[in-house]
Amino acid sequence: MKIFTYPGAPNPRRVHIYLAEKGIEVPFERVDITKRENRTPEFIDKVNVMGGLPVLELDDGSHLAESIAICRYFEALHPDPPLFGSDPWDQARVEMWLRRIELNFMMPVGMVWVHGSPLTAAVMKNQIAEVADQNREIVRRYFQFLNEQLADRPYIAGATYSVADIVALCTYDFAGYLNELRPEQEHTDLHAWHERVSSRPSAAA
Ligand SMILES: N[C@@H](CCC(=O)N[C@@H](CS)C(=O)NCC(=O)O)C(=O)O
Repeated sequence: MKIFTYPGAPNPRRVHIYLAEKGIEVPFERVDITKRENRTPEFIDKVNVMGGLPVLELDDGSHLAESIAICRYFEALHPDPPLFGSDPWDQARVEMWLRRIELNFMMPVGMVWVHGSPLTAAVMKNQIAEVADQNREIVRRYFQFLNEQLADRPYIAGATYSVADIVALCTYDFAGYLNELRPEQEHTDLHAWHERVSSRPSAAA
């Protein structure tokens, strides 16, 4: 078993943090997305038809892509400590927040990255500045929303740290370090949450 990854990229980082939280060790193999190693015909054909990272490879040669699908696979094998919720209600709430963070936070940050970054300009030939601007505004509003949400609970989905925090943390850091999108200073509950989840040893994974 091994995981194809590009450390530091937000979607692979989810799996790195998740496995660190669980104390599961899986060998990683670096695939350089800046050299488009994940876009070779062989990678697309044999590893992941979508081309993205991370991808889990089992010893029988089968592959599983999508960061959350990979985490769910390990969750089924190693249920403790639960990171997808511990009872039906918690599980559903984690799912609800996972979808919200993915669609309403990660997606607009990704649009800023694709349409607004000089680092992606070589690959994304038709960048549209207005799309980047609109999505910057969506992200700014989402910081405000998250700050309000985190006023009465320590973690994204409730009282317990979950995979929703992992996805939100990876998105938050991606927004900041590659897209210059950061919450306002007055978003104190969001800053406190970021401090809380970043101080966990797994965040360095
Ligand atoms: N929804 C996928 C997204 C995978 C993805 O887009 N990964 C990025 C790294 S963060 C990537 O491989 N980008 C380079 C490319 O698509 O060529 C997941 O959650 O794993």
